Amino acid sequence: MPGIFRLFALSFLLLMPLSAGLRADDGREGLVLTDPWARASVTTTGAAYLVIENRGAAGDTLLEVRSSVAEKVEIHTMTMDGMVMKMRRLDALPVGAGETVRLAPGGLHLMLIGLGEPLAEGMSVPLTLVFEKAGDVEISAPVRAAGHAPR
Ligand SMILES: [Cu+2]
Repeated sequence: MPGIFRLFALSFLLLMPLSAGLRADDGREGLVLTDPWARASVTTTGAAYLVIENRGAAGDTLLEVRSSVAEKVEIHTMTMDGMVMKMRRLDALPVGAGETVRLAPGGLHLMLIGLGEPLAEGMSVPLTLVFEKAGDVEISAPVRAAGHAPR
């Protein structure tokens, strides 16, 4: 039994990074993560984005994000306070059943803090998204030009 369990756990780990990149027409249930990318940065602070779609019958919650290239990753929202853009850290990001949450410039984003080096095009940022129910999901976010995003 332990052997079988280990095999299952291993195949789960191997499949998650692949399934994370699948498109919306794959018929997959549960969480579908698409279009991850990170914005090129001039400093050691950066931002990453993706779309989280929950096709499951139950809600899930993004609890934490980690990256081997950043000291820490925070889930941020961005709102306008008069003429000033303000970022606020979220403790968790719920993704309800049937809901699609888009992390995009000007709104929700993953703040990469304490990068080993600024992000340049051609690099990619490994991210581990920790969900309450789905567990750890590994994705890789390619770095795109800063001009890609409106500021
Ligand atoms: Cu931020």
